[in-house]
Amino acid sequence: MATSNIVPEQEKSLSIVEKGWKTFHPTQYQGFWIHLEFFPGVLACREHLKACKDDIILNTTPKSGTTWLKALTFTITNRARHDFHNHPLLATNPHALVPFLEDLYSDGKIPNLTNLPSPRLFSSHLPYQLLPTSIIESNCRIIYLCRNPKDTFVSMWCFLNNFLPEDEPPVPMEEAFELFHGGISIFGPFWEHFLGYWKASLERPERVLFMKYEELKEDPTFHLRRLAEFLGCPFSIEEEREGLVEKIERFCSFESLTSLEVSKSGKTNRGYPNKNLFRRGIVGDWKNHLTAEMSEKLDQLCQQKLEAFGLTFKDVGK
Ligand code: PAP
Repeated sequence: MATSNIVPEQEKSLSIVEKGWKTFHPTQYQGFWIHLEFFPGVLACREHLKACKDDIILNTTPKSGTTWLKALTFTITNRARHDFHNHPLLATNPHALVPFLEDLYSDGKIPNLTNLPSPRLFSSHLPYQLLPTSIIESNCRIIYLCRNPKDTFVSMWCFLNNFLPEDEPPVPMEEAFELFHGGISIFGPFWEHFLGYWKASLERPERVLFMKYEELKEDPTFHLRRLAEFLGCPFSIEEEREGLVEKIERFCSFESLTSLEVSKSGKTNRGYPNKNLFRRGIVGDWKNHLTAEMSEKLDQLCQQKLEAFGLTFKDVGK
């Protein structure tokens, strides 16, 4: 595990705990749980990224719809450059088109990002509280996609089990649930992650857009228009007339992305199959997995941690 470029002061705040999830090795850093493998990249991007005002940063907790948000934002911002017949998404996974900052700086390397076309599109699973200061200071646009914690948990549990050796049984869901509920998940506690972006979106709504997976699912075209407006490139009357919003919605839909050959056979730059990024893509799948007690426990936690700040999730729970 590459931790060699952690400087001593940073090392002090790093406590390594091997717990429960089996394929996620969490280390605590400034109140958040970070996958040990990502750690050098997290530190390096915090230290070296020089964000610009025109940058667009897509943020999520893992399994909240990152792949979908990347596809949508890339397609919206590049719509003058690419038509649907010859589009990069047809042959490239959205993660390769909108790279994670943690990956660009992985193992502490410092990439040259100065020649990328503007607006540069980056993504990150980092909490707002740990974003590189240059992102905040540059006042660039930040888009956060949030997902109800029950579906996020189930999606994460299924995803992480993909990485177990074939002969190893899945992590017992109850164990994983207790960790998630206790805040130990990738870039958790999830409620602190949500709140960092939620509060920022209330303070700086013109630069921080807060979206919810469930709402995007329910009314995609409304939220695509909202996204385009936020990005400073609203759909024109001609684009509306030719049905471009609906076309982008269909082009980036779960059904469309999963039908592509690249989604069936390709691999991400982290080395795992692209197909692991697509499972069911629905709201409420938690009902097929969580017990009533687990559901109740998460409801209570959300009530306690989030509702006081006005952050609620539409009836995904009852
Ligand atoms: P990541 O954190 O590894 O990047 P991310 O893309 O955030 O994963 O989340 C994956 C979830 O988004 C999966 O949810 P599920 O496990 O509940 O099914 C995946 O199916 C879903 N997803 C991927 N693409 C889309 C899409 N185009 N529309 C809706 N949901 C999608």
